[in-house]
Amino acid sequence: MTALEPQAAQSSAFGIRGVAEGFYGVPWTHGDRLEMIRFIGRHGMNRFVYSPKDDPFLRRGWAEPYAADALAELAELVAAGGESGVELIYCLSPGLSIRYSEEQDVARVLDKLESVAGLGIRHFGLLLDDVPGRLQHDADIERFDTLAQAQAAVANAVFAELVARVPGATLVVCPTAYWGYGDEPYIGELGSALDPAIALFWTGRAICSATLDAHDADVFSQATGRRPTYWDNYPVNDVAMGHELHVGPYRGRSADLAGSAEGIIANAMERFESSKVAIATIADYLRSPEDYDAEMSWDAALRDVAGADAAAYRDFADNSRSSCLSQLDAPEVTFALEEHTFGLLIGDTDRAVRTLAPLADRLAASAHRLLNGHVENQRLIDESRPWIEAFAVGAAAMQKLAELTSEGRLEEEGPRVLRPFLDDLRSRRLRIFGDVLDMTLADICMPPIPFDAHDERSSQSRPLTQEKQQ
Ligand code: LOG
Repeated sequence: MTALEPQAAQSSAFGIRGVAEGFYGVPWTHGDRLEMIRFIGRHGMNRFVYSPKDDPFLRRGWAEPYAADALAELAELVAAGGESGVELIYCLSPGLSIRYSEEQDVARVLDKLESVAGLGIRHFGLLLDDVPGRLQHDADIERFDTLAQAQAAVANAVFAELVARVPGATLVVCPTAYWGYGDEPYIGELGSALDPAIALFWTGRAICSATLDAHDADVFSQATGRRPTYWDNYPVNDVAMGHELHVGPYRGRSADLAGSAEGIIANAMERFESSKVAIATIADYLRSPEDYDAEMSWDAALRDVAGADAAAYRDFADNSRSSCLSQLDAPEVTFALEEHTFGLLIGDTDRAVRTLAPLADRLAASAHRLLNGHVENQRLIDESRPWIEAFAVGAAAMQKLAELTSEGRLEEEGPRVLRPFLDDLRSRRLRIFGDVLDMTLADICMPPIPFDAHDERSSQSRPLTQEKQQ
């Protein structure tokens, strides 16, 4: 940016800018949390949501009191937040067993929240996501007509007591149906019944939303009486997303969203160091959405997290962009392989390898550096290792592909030489290079055959020449 261009300050920041430890999987360590709070504080974020799904004291054991050492650790998080401009949102997930109609259970929620309020925590959450979408206790069914009524009654009661006991307390509720168009009957009913001062989490159109925009946020506000506080499921890669490593930049969030939302909390990956890459870009967007440039922000994030190995790690991460947010999964490799296919089809071998050969060599060297070198952020590499190893196999496959092509041996030897690479990549079941490398190798190793010939298809790959004659 030059001095003549508008300053970032003109761009409106989101009020709430944070990260959630809200994934399924092994919770981060206390040391990780301290470090993440400092990291996001350095990047201008102001909230850390404490809500690891598999923490025994938050969900299944939501009513269990903390031992003194656990409270001492939470107090350290509060202190670290104080030094970093980051406030904790402590979230309890009682929805699996709570009796909404039972005052005693409301009191247990309050006791738990009060035990951490004593440490200086002021922001609280009741997370009711991922629980059955119906009332289960007989007494609740008798007392309430709907799940929304029951949840609102508990949240309102908790909030009323909380503000009386804890000065300045805030409460956010994560609804049970936390994604969609934003005006479904359940969320509308919950919004109407909830105290207007209670915030609502919302993930947007989908659990992992490709886009978030002001229009959808306004629909939500209209239906619920409050602007959404987005719980954005990126970069989290738990449950069904475990084959993807989300190290690409934040995308698809509109530049004018800040006016229609309270803020955004980004749910992180269990893989702690790797999460920082996306989080740094999310922090940039949240501070200045109108100026956000995903690729520039990403380059800076990679330098910050990977240090001296940023260029090599970028080569890897450029091929690990696949997520619900990504438009192009592996842009550089896609371009090179498209050129390769085109060059072959028009009979221009030079064109087929001109981009691919140097790129494949560079990616192979980067993979080697990351896997065998002395890297600055060893933990980042260790966390990414399965994907980097697959990346190395893919880079080697592309080197072979370029070599066979330039030597005119692709038709004859391609299927035999490249098939092991394809099988190896597929057997790893990790998302890398998007679809493009798999499709390119499959075209060579197991060319499509006419539908009526399927019965005769052998498990052996057939040479390209034979396919062409058909
Ligand atoms: C959970 C979240 C999980 C995420 C991605 C919300 C509000 N809750 O489907 O803890 O990490 O999806 O799998 C969720 O998103 N439920």
